[in-house]
Amino acid sequence: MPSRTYDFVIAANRLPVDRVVRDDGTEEWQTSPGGLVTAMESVMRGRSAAWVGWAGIPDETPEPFTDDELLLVPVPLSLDEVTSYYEGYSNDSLWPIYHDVIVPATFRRSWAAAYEQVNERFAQQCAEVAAEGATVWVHDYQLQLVPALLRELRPDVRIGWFNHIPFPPVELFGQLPMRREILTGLLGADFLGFQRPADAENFLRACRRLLGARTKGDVVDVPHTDRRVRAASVPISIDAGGLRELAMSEPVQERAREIREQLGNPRTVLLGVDRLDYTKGIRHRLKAFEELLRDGRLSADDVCLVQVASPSRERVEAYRELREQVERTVGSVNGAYSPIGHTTVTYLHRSFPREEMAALYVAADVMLVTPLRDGMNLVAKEYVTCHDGPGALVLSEFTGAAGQLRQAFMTNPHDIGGLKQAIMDAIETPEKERARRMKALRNQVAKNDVQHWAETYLAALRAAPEKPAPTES
Ligand code: ADQ
Repeated sequence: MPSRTYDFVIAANRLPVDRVVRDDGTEEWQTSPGGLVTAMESVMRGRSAAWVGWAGIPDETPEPFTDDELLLVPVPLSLDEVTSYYEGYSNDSLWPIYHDVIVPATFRRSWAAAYEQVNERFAQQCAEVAAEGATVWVHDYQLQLVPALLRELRPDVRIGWFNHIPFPPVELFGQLPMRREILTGLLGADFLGFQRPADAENFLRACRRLLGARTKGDVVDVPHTDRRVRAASVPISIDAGGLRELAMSEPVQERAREIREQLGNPRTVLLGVDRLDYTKGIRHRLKAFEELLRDGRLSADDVCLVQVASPSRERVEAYRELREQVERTVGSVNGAYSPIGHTTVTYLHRSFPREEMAALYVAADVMLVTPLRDGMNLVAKEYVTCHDGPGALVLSEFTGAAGQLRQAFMTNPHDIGGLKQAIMDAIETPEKERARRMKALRNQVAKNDVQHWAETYLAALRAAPEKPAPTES
């Protein structure tokens, strides 16, 4: 691998590819479809770019390889590190703290040590590939120590970090035994991007309270240095143009009609699409739906719910428990209400291709997005982009998306009575009004797509610690 030659380097926990074994036993790398890859395509064009991340296979280190001009640099993780750095520290210590402690966080010193070690490895790989004066864009909560570690190795590079999940209030963040190391790690960057303005404010407050740092507006003076770091919100989005084109295509439209038929042509199709995660409010949604059936406000003769729940973090205990609870509730709702020949709740615990997801969005009259806490929530943006006509989005106030999708039916999912009412409003609001709201939502996402997000972020990174000139953002 040629060292120090890439002007644009991305570091993320996972590489944007998965290894698949073909029927004949040979192997190939397949690009995993995701917003980040699409966003990066637009900003990487014409630059020599490298992506540093784990290849998803423990105890193996594939050699760096090139995929469509992008250099992919696998970072090795042992099986033990997958358990301690990834499932442990990232997903059982940080994830609960950053999501309002919906489930209690677990702290283990051995997990924290593994987190430090793996972050060190990522920083070294970035330092190895980045050209003189390159831009390095670090992603997410798994890599919060990388900015400072990398700055130490390579003071010449420009470093940005983006947080895909919320940044918690200092009262919760302060519980972390490694709280000071994390803040100091992040302050190694030139620019820190967050989903919501409130996340950036939480970070600035944590710097004042826990490091005694001075802040002015959205800029932190890094203690004991002359460096200044800007922290601001740059909300992520989706590839609206690409997804809209797919949703409007004849095969997807046809598939959407077929899905409605297979569901028994009910008057109203409700849809939920989530990773099976306790932050997503799936239990609250099912409870509200069940009560609406029980109260007789909805009838299983003319309404059904499709819940897509992609498998997630199945080795973490809280996720195993959630799966059991959700599956039990789905079973009991179906036992009580499903008419012969159809199920009231269609539960799909697996992943689907993009075409099938788009068809589901087209088919659904009401989209239920009810997280208890969510950095952004791309599903809400995908639905309003795909669905034409009088659909409706029920959206939790506790998502980053709620700051932008103002025409949704807003709800506090903890308030089951309020959630039931929001679902009823979404179903009963006259068609014309629903169509008007959906159009406004769709336009909002079309104007603020993922390409716009990446460009805005990189303009802020170039200008940091100053704000970018208005034409640049
Ligand atoms: P996630 O928590 O994974 O992302 P989200 O933003 O909703 O949440 O994105 C999920 C993506 O997976 C969507 O693109 C969706 O279409 C897709 N998906 C879900 N279930 C699927 C299935 N069964 N089959 C195929 N695709 C499926 C984190 C943060 C979010 C933040 C994003 C991006 O938690 O708050 O919005 O990163 O920053």
